[in-house]
Amino acid sequence: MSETPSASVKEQGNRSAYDVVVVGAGFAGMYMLYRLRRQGLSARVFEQGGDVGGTWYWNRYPGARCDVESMQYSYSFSDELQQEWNWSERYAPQPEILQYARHVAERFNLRPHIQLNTRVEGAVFDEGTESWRVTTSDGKIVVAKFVVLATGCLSNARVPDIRGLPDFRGSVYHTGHWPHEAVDFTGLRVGVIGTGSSAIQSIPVIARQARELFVFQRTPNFSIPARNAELTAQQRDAFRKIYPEVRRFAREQARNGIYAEPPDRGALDDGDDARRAKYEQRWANGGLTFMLAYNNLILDNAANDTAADFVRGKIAEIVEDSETARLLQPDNHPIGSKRICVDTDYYATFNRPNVTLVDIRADGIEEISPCAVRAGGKDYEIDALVLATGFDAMTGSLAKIDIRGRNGRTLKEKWAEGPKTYLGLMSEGFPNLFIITGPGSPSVLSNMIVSIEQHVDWITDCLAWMRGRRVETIEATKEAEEEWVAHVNEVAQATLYPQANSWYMGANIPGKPRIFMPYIGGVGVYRRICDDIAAKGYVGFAMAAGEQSPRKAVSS
Ligand code: N01
Repeated sequence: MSETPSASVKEQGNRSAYDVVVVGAGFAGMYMLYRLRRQGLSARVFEQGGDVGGTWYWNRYPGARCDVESMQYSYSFSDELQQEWNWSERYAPQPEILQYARHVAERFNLRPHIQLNTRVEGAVFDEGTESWRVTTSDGKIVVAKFVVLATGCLSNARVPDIRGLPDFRGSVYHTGHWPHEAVDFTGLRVGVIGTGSSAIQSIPVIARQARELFVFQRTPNFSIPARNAELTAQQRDAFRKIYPEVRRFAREQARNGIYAEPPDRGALDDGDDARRAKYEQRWANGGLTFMLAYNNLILDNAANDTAADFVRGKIAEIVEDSETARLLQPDNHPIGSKRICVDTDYYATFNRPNVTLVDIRADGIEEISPCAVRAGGKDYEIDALVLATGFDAMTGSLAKIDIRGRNGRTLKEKWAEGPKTYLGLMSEGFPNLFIITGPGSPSVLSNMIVSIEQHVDWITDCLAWMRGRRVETIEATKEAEEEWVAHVNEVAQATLYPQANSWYMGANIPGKPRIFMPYIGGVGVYRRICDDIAAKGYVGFAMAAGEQSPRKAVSS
């Protein structure tokens, strides 16, 4: 690494050189940039979108909001920032989160180092110079000692391969790639395909606009009411006072990076009445922490059944038509084994006379004609179609970049049978290439900002450590990676998660290997593992010192 890093930005024709190239200007890329600049490193961030914000730039569908509470779904690295920013609601709507991302970019003077509307198309490791050659969509080549992939876990929107879809004459929207202009469904007949989180947030809003709404459901999902509300100044102030403890708990103690009352017993330790009272209380409080009612809901089928039955009962209470209620009740996976949804009026929306639930579980969608969706032998005529069909999660965005490590091997080839990483941070054979919230880390099972900050801090410390010892390259060893992959898998197998065909398992993408991708050990445990590895001199990583030296370990 250069001695005077900031001086290492070099321009030569269509080439430039930086210490670090960061891919993506969402919450991960922005915080990474902030830390790199504070270390005096030269960095360039490339972002394919027209602004910062990542997932909050693309996911603009009606009703989009974060289902982690605003006061917690926010950066903790700057106390001034968390004290001065006023979240307006318990769960911030997408435009406000985007505004926050823009505010951060400006407040910390990040914009001069971010190049928008530019895709990173390839990154090739040059073994001669031990640096990365990054190619971008504007035809430039950028050389960097390090590359940090901050591409997001849910950023590669997936359009399903449904017969006739290209011939549909009306407008087609994907929730994960929503237009930037206002979309108005007033007076239209609308079809929504999918019933995951994005659909569950958008359906109640679309139903209030559309003349008719058809919801095509292949798998019902469990959803908990958000109980969203405006935040008062007093509520914000009260929360700000306890921020040190909130942030500490989220980082060190919580499994999912969220400050909440932790469970103290298993579901079967309570009798029927006490259990019911506890679920009622969690249901009334609303939100993702419903699953924290007991400590074994995701470990034990019998315990899980009690929570799943409770939610199925609620659906039956809310939905007036008994057949619709039955179809909305999930029955093929444990509650929480697919990402639990958080909604405002989702189930009640099916009581509206203009909303029809179409069960496509048996045969899926047969085809889409120019004016209709055909399912169960029937044509549902529509003017607009919303695909709430999810993402090629965790690996999809990385696979779109032509990443080549040692010996020209591509990351895509290496991960053909499933992603392999050490700690979700690096993959063997790809030196100086870091992934933020990569597969094999808690990432999507946590409050993403907590996991992002942890990874960025770890990477920043690692770079400083290397610089202090004149270490040029770092990469995961094969043995450490194999052990970590086995550990991630073993921890997952001890839970109920693998029982669901979820995107966590890659099950939503035809042909994608079925491997549980995130690390379930919990963010506190995971942080301690990462810190311990660093404190012991980065065990499991091979380091090479000196210019273009053969790889030799400089630490254990
Ligand atoms: O996507 P999903 P999402 N024919 O994959 C269906 C995060 N998020 O965008 O289950 C018919 O969950 C598919 O059916 P099935 C959150 O982590 C966060 O909703 O495969 N249907 C499913 O119902 C979330 O988990 C927020 O049978 C088809 C749906 O489409 C993740 O993003 C908000 C189909 C896809 O659901 C993804 O959520 C929103 C086909 N060919 C999202 N293909 C926050 O608030 C797919 N489906 C933070």
